[in-house]
Amino acid sequence: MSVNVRELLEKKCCNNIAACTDEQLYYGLLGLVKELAKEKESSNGRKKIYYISAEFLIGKLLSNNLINLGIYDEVASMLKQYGKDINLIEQVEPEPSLGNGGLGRLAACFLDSMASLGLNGDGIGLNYHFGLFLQTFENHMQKENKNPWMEKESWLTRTEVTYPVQFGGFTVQSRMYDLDVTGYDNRTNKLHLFDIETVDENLVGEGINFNKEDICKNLTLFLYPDDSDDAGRLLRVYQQYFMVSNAARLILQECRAKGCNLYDLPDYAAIQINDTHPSMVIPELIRLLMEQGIRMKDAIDIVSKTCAYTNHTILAEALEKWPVDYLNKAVPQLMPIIRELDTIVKEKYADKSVAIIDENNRVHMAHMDIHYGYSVNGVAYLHTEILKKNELNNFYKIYPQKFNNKTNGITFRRWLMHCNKGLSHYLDEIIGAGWRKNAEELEKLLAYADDAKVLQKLLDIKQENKRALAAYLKETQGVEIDENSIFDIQIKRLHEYKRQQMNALYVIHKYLEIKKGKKPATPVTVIFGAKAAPAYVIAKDIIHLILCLQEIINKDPQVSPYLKVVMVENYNVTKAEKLIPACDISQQISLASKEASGTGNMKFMLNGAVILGTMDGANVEIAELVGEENIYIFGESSDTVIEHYEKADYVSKKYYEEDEDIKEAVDFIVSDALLKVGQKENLERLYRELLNKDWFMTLLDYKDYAAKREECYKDYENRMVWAKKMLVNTAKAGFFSSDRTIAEYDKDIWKLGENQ
Ligand code: 26Q
Repeated sequence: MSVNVRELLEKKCCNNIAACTDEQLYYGLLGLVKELAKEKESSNGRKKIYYISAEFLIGKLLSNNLINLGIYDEVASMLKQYGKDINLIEQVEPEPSLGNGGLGRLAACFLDSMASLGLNGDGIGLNYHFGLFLQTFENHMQKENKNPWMEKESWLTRTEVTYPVQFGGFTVQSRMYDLDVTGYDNRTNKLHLFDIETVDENLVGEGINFNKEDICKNLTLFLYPDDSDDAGRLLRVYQQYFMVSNAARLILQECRAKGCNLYDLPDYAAIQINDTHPSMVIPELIRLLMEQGIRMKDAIDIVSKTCAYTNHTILAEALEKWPVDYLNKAVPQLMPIIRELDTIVKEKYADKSVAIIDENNRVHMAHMDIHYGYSVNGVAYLHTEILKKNELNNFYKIYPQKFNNKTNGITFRRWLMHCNKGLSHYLDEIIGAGWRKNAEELEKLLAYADDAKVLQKLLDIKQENKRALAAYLKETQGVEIDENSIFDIQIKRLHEYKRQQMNALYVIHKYLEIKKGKKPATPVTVIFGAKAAPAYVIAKDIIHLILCLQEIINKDPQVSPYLKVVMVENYNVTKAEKLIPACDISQQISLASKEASGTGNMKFMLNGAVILGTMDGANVEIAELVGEENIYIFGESSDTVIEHYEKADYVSKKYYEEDEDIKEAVDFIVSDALLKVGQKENLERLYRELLNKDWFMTLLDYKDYAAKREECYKDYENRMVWAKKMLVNTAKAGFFSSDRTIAEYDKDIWKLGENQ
């Protein structure tokens, strides 16, 4: 290490490290990191990739940056000499609240990998003051609160870049704030976050309520503001346009500064559109190019060679379709362009399903991306196949060459080196440190698959992580769990297709069995973590059910020594970092065909958890890699599920009526025991939903799920056999490094190296 971190830190905070508070040290380290990161900034390379995303779920940055700058161990041990604990210093840092789930975390992993691979690539998004929301539990219900995270002194750096952004009838002034994205032993890139100068945090009243119509003050307050009314939906359009208009101007400005004449824009910029939230960048860029005197036809051609689209979902309700009226009101300057883009499509293709503006006067954002982007990618093999064969088949027939798969990945810096230091150091010991740069080297671990000493050590490391999690949950939530129990974990956004309700039904079943005297060999701790969208009624009912179960089960002295339920409050990246390394069984139980990829599954696998899951998303590729002894697969296939939807022949009540266990578990939702702690309205609504609709086919897979889960618990008893499964999971995780994913994006889509 060439820098003397002690001297630098002393200069930054105070001359006496031992006398500093953890706060002072945190801010000192922040300054130090910013300075070191700056030295690694480079703007070389003609072409740059701009990754535009509504979310960047970046997590805390201190440790991550120290690791990537290669000084984590040195700083930690230096601090230790002064009696300081880097883990406590890290606690001072607030977690940025700039994302919601997988899509946002993926964007963060991608930025890390771009910088780590030395690619010239920046992220562009919005600077939400109160983020998604901070979840608390009150009366066994989710309550949403604002989540302030910005501090006076922070990772954000205010820049002098500002643009006037025009909306229908008024203009707002933007300002760009920058975050450093340090690469692992490599360059520093940037995450550019745009804000409005006139934002007013005082607009927010009780909970997350605010005046949705006061755009000049509210535009960057929240990520995904409640869109259950017109004002909320319009606000999203304003946000999206604000994001892309700033992005488009920044991109054109940077390209021009490098000598681009705008006709050769595709040689200077690739723009990745992360789901449809940034789709308006297409008409906005066309508009800006036309302002520069470029003819529309040429502008369309230039933009079509610059923009690429990633699809993250096949759920129809998540595919954005904005009413023309909204766009006319919020961004009237885009409508003539969108109309022209639509006309060109309609002239070429009679097929109504590929139109941009449909018969109900709604603009299909994904359709615009596919027609006017040069690449369309799904995020796991199965997902891309379903897009090609089903959801986007009519587009695939027109543009087969545009479709490609990029199976998601995760950064091993955060999801192993940072969150699981015990395992990381042990890996260094037995297979060398090469895996830190080249994830595929984890396969070297396979040579130890039958080595009892290694297997025992893996169990010991897991045990230590479980102990740490138990202590953390005790401290943060006051719950006590048995560190010797099986940690069975489902953490992800709450959505019916992810089927937390199916997990809850099993918990009910287990509870009733234990009540009847059938005790598990090893106690089980079932852990959930999930936020539900504020307006998603059934999702909130499912949280209510889980919280009620937690109350009943944990307080039942007959049952709680054998079964506990914990719903982690305000699940976020920081908590994921503690939960994942401590997990034994990872629940990845979405209805087959519905989870585009999943990335939590990869994080668990890497950290030696075994998956209990369906053949969905990236689980399919994980199963292929680890083999059937090292993953627990259950449930109907995606083909069968798709067929059920096509024939509309799934009737949940049939499963309820024909199976005693299912009936007993579902009935328990509205039993006296539950109604005593829970709310009748919520529980009955959920009960009726499962019985009369169950759109995501919980009851279809329930029996198979329960049986597999039992098998899992049984196998867990043989610790050595189980440890081998853990080992194989870690060893085979190399493929899921986001470095591999990003290298593929570059090779197939961005081609940064080709014409530098
Ligand atoms: C759309 C319309 C209206 C309102 C909101 C939205 C909306 C908001 C957020 C649609 C989608 C999202 C987020 C999606 C997401 O996180 N998708 C996940 O992306 C991961 C990364 O590719 C995948 O691993 C997950 O499978 C996928 O669910």
